[in-house]
Amino acid sequence: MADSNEMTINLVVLGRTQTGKSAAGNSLLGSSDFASHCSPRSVTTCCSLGHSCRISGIIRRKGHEFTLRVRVLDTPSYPHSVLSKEQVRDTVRSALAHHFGEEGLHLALLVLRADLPLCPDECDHTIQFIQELLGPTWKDFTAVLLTHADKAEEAGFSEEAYLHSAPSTLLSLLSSVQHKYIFLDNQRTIIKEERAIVLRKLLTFIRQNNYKVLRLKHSKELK
Ligand SMILES: Nc1nc2c(ncn2[C@@H]2O[C@H](COP(=O)(O)OP(=O)(O)O)[C@@H](O)[C@H]2O)c(=O)[nH]1
Ligand SMILES: [Mg+2]
Repeated sequence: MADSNEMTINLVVLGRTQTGKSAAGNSLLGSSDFASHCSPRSVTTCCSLGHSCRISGIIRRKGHEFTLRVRVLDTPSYPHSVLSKEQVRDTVRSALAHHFGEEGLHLALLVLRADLPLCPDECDHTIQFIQELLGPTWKDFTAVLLTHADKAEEAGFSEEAYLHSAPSTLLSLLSSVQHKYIFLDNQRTIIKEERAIVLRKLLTFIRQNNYKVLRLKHSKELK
């Protein structure tokens, strides 16, 4: 917390290529800082940090209005069309230590597409990657962002119907992160009210975690 009436939350987006990580980062920041577009190759090849401006009307603590600042680290995908797993992991790890080493990470957002099924192999690889990156307490610090919620809705799925039809792979992942998930339509979150709803949900997860943060160290400090 920078001063008594301001709170900063530190987030990182992780996941496969073309899931909407960069778009989700932009949605949360209310900006277009991160390059996000359709491409046959992974668009993002290095980490970059984006900052929101001061946001009011989202959070009150101890009877006082707080302004919120959001920081999002956009990351290259894993799997990546060019980079190896080790390259992505080392790049993300050192960016986390560099940007959030002091203040700590509030939440890693695992970005999955709501309009595509989550298959067991893909899920296992992703969880292993997050575990290697965040360590044994990864479940406390991970929430799932289900992007392309607009497509699921177009196909006739309400959130409830979607979860009812979801494969056990997704359901057990959601259960392992204590049901910290948010459906996200990146095209709609440009609307201020939609973005406020998403930010309030993230703050609820952070509060449920007692505002704990994960402090990540540079690889050489781990040795
Ligand atoms: N319809 C829809 N398209 C999305 C959504 N999120 C991302 N996209 C599109 O998906 C493509 C890939 O997004 P991008 O953010 O570059 O994915 P990344 O590789 O995971 O960073 C872009 O064309 C986005 O406009 C969403 O919620 N709904
Ligand atoms: Mg990207």
